[in-house]
Amino acid sequence: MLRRTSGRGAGSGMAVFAMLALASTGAFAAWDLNLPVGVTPISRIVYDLHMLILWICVAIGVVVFGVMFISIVRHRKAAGAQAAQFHHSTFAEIAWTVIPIVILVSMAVPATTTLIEMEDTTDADLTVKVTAYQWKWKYEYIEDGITVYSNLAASSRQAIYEDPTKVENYLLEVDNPIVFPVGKKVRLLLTADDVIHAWWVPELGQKKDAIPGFINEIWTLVEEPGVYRGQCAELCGKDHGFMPIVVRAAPEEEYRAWVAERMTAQAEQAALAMREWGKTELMALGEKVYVTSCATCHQMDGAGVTGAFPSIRGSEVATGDLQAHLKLVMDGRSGTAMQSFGSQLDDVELAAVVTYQRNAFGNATGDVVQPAMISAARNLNTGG
Ligand code: HEC
Ligand SMILES: [Cu+2]
Repeated sequence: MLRRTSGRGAGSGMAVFAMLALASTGAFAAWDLNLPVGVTPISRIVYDLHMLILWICVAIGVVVFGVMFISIVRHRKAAGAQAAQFHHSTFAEIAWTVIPIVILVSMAVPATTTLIEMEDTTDADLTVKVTAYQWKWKYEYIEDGITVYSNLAASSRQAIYEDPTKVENYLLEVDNPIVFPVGKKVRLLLTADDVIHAWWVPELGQKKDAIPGFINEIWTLVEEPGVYRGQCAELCGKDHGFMPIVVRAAPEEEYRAWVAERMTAQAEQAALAMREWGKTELMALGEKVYVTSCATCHQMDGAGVTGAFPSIRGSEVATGDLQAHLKLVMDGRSGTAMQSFGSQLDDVELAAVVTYQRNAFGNATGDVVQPAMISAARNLNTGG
């Protein structure tokens, strides 16, 4: 409350002073300017480093401007000041060389220590490979063999067209949050499948680019259970703001339970891909997949966006040869925004979304695509 009143009511000088004073308390709200202290060792040392440098800069500012203003006032012409007439001062030259060196070194030492600490991904308890796609995240828990896709939550997606103020955590909510065990060192391997993205969770003190063809490493160790939200922090491309990150830090036991649950779900998913599917259930699932993975470009009503994204309604591909339609969705079309969904969606989802596109928006092909057809197409592609 104090923060709120001092920030709003007082004069600008007071506000700046209040901000500086509060910066060191660690308290922060959405409108605050300072970094969050965070919940990981890295976030804390980054915060401390930031505060140290800030105060050094403040001290330099006070001294420099202090000397300047005192000189201006004391030695003003109106008071009869005479300029000194010396040419060379060994003392001044040594002072203005040595003092900056001391200041720079005193900043470089803690900065380097922090960087080295951040780069040290050794002795991790678990490794998670993070792959960014337009516009979602894939997390692969290497040791446990589980895969989680995090998409923007339906509530936020819906609110884009309605009232964003009505949903909690607008654009900061996903369908499947990832879980990290509290107190364990997690190594993250970051890469991307299409364009450059950036994985950023402020309270974990980590932001790193995810670049196609490269693997960047970071590590994190969350010390307090809780839910931490972040976003793709990449600027270029209009939809990075629609691929949030939600990390739930849970005690070891809860984490193990989550892993077991995901494993069961994955096994069930595999079983589902084996059986014959009815058209109604494919259409129902297909609509969900379409809304989550395709509608940002092809639009909810399948009409596309003229000049950018083709209409699915009456599309030659979606009403033409089935194998060609499947191939396009699985492989994408290189050089366009139509990416390959073969590695992003499983057999059932692919079968469902293609069935949906062939029978929705007035496309009445009557075709039903079975998951088995997808796995056959996959085997064909790999020649296996
Ligand atoms: C990031 C934007 C984007 C997303 C997401 C996207 N598409 Fe596309 N899609 C395109 C673009 C662009 C084309 C046109 C490609 C070209 O120039 O041939 C296209 C073309 C298509 C076509 C061919 C249409 C025609 O008549 O030429 C189909 C079918 C299709 N997409 C299906 C899908 C499915 C299924 C999904 C979701 C699983 C999806 N798309 C998601 C951008 C997107
Ligand atoms: Cu992104």
